[in-house]
Amino acid sequence: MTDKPLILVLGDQLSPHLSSLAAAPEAPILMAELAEEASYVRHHRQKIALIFSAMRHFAETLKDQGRAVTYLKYGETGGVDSFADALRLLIKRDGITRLLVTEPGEWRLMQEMQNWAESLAIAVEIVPDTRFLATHAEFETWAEGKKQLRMEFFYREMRRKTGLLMDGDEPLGGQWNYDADNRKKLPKDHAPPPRLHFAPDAVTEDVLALVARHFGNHVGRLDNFAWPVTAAQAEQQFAHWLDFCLPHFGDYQDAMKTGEAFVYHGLVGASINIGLLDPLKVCQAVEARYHSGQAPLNAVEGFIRQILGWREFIRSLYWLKMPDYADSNFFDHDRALPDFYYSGETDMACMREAIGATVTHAYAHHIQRLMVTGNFALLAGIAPAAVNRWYLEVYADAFEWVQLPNTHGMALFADGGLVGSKPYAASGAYINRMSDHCSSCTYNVKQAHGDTACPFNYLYWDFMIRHRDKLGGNPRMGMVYRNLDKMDDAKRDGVIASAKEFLQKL
Ligand code: DLZ
Repeated sequence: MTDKPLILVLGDQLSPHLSSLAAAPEAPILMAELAEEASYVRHHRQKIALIFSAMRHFAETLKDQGRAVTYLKYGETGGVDSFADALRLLIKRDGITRLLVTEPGEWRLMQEMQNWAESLAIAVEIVPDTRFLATHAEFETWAEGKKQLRMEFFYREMRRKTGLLMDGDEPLGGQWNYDADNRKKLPKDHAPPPRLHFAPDAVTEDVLALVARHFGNHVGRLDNFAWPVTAAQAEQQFAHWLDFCLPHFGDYQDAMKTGEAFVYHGLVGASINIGLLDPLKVCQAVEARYHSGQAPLNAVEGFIRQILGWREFIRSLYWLKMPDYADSNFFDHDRALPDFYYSGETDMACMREAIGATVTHAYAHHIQRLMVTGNFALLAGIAPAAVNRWYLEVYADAFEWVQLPNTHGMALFADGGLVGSKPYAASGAYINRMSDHCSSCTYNVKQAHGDTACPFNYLYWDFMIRHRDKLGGNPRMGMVYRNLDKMDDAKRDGVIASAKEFLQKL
């Protein structure tokens, strides 16, 4: 039988040096906009538009390079809703005998792919995704025998491996991690610089109309779509950030400000995760700004830690621990997700701001995700599966490999401490320290309980009381429980009563 190969390129594999494309430079390519991928969760409408538009642009780039691409637009080929449907069509049309695909980012799709050889009766070769800097085998070797897996130590391995921010065998500047220098609040009149926006071109306009037509029941505004949809645009946005934002990124990495959705953040997560930017090149460009004296070490290290440390660690952990990982529920939380996670309609100013940005931009920065919406879900006892689904839906950069460990592990501590050594639980005082939200909030951040008290305050203590059996023995929680023991009975009773009333209304 003649060998008839086909390369399947997924919507988050839009990279010219993708391993599958490099493995068979002459092979034809299939790309498809699919109902199943767009709807297995109700992705934010901007996320669907971003992926479809970036896919269409990438297909044109491949064609310009002389590659044969079959591109199936959404809804234009009857009976094609899934990757398997699309493949069946090409197998029948072109007599395909062999499929080449770079490993997917999600467990559910890997399971499907592993069945294709049998269900589609063709040879299926799944090749490693070399856009990541750590291989699965490297991580498994590193993790073997360790009681706890901590990002910090893995990050140091990755620094050594890549040579990024190294001075021989030592970390540049003498310290591995400058997290303590990443926690300034934004000064009152300080306005971060405006960001580059990309007005939709004709391709994006078509996609926006399509998304508006077909995904009316998904969350998100479309009228302000401004994401980069090509590698060139993503590089332009990144270069602008290097010039205008990187120098302040370190200081204000954890800061929140009303009306400032992006502060000094890179906005590169979505571009890197769908393949428009290369993570190593991005880190190298940031490091170069330190060596040329254009950016301080706390900014440069803070950024590189997110990409080289967190991103790689989280992805490796996902593949090491799936599928059981998603089923853990350390606190047995089972409350439904409140409707305001989709509307932003709540009197809590910080939640309104974080959810508002999410609906408007398919984006919120990491402190909003971790310490506002994630923290609230943890304290209120929302079921992890519902919270995980929400994060996977609403963020343009969210694919399960990155979303799940960040939400389930880091924000919700639902894995019982695989990702973090203690829950990222915080009262209103933290939000007040890092933002200007509390001064314009209906609730009083200084009040511990009662109708006008900040809900984060009583929910925080109620959470600690409810879960003492699970958290009391954690050495990193010692101070919290010592403070709880010093609390007088009236305050303790007030906290419990306010939490009960609030949660009942939720
Ligand atoms: C997220 C997404 C969406 C919304 N749509 C498509 C699509 O129509 N076609 C496609 O190839 N990929 C899409 N994706 C990305 C995939 O869901 C992604 O490749 C897997 O979740 C693995 O990370």
